[in-house]
Amino acid sequence: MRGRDIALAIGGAATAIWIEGARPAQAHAILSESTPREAQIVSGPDLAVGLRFNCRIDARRSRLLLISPDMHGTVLPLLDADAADELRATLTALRHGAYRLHWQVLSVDGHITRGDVSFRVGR
Ligand SMILES: [Cu+2]
Repeated sequence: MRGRDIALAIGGAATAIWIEGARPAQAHAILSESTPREAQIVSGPDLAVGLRFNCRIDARRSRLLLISPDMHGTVLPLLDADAADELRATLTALRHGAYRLHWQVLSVDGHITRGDVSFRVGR
């Protein structure tokens, strides 16, 4: 359990950093499509992630967090996106199990929104 406790603590710290700086949000940047899709079963170990929104976003002030099957949270480095309305990242060394992508996005009108995409890495 000790290793898991540490993982949870790190995940908690990442979540705390995440929430800090957030302001009350209205639904401004809304996720319009994602790879993977919600509840999709994908094959690992590597996966290209793409989240597209309904409006332009400030990618430098947006964050993407991966929560692994053991509840460890990792802030993902973002790739340069092809468009101003998307976030992209590459996941590597995925194991089998249930994952969650947590996104927090600053839209160009200054409003922060957030949400989740759950997916599973299967055989
Ligand atoms: Cu807004």
